[in-house]
Amino acid sequence: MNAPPGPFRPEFWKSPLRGPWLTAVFGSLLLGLMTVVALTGFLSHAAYQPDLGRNALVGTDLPFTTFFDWPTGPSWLYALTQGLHVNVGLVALPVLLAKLWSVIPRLFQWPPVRTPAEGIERLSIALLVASTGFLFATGLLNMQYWYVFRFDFVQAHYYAAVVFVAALAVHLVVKVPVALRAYRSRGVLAPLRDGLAETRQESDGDTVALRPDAPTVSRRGLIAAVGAGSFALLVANAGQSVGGPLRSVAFLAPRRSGGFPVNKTAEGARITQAMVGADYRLALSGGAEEVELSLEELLGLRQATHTLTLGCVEGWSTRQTWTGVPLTELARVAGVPDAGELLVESLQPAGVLRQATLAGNQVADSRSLLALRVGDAELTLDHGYPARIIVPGLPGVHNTKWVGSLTFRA
Ligand SMILES: Nc1nc2c(c(=O)[nH]1)N[C@H]1C(S)=C(S)[C@@H](COP(=O)(O)O)O[C@H]1N2
Ligand SMILES: [Mo]
Repeated sequence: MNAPPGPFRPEFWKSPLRGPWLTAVFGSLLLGLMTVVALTGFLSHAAYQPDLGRNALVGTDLPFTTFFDWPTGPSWLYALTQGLHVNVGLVALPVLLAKLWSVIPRLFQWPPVRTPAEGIERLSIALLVASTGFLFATGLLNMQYWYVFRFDFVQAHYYAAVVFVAALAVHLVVKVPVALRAYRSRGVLAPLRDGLAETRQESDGDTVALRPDAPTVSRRGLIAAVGAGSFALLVANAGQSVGGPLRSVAFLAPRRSGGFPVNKTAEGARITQAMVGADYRLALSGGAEEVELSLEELLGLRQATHTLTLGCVEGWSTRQTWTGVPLTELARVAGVPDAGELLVESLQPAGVLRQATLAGNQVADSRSLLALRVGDAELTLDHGYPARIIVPGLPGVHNTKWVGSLTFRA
């Protein structure tokens, strides 16, 4: 059967740069970057502690869930792992596109499948390309707080990551030997010495053009352009992760301004003045009897001040000086001094983020606070007035705002 016209015909593809060495270079770079992205992604999943209480947004039976309690130090731990996840993911994007470009004739191969073994390999490629595209698309939308999709982001992103890792494993088994052969025959870096005048087609390989055009850019020129794209994306975002002067140039980052972004506003969470006014009471339970504390009574308890980083899953972070009641103190007042677990519930009437469960080590850390003040003022309503959780090293999402009740469990 004849191939359909256009991209299905091999002579359609004319770039003399395509070949196993170029693909190996982009593939190797991508493998390094995606390893960081995948590991930090699964670490983020672990940091949510899905095996605790109702933190489980996805099943607890999958990798990286029940192995360990997320540590509370250093306080920028999650800001670091998640900053890496998001920023290295951005850096990988141009490399991913370049890698796909380098193998695009293969995606149009005709006939699509020739042998059963090839069928399995191409199925794994289809899963790999689809899951990668899905992960990047949902990740980018999440960073921009643009929830156009109807499914739950955390679940979908997580399951796509599991598919990605499985498909990548098959792909590596098949393609690492091809890449090694390309490096052995052409050298790992030697082709980078060629300027435009010396740029020739690679001698063999199934992405090499049948009827190549003359090159318009050298391989090192192409790789440099991809690197420049990655660098631009990094500069456009990293400021919201690391703060400082870089923040002002992070033109693609939705959380670049002010230094202390508001994730969800009080209005968005449907918190009313009445809920946080003079009638506000914090309910402490888990002990012999429930204790209720007004804001004044909370201010009368032992206060501590700590400078701690809050890192959000979207990749931004902020470092603030918080003052409030240590969670250990509240556990004592509640009558559960050695609490093994703490359920935190917000006054917020609805939404998955209205509650979180903290592990025993997170309650026991002396720097973990029910914060009442930040900087030298009381919390603003949008930042969780009258009281919010701040636990060092924990994902921002567990730092519940507008706290209404704390349930300590032995
Ligand atoms: N009740 C409640 N607490 C919440 C949230 C929320 O939506 N509702 N968002 C969380 C998330 S995802 C983050 S990153 C932090 C952000 O805190 P900030 O808005 O004070 O910067 O608050 C957390 N606490
Ligand atoms: Mo967040």
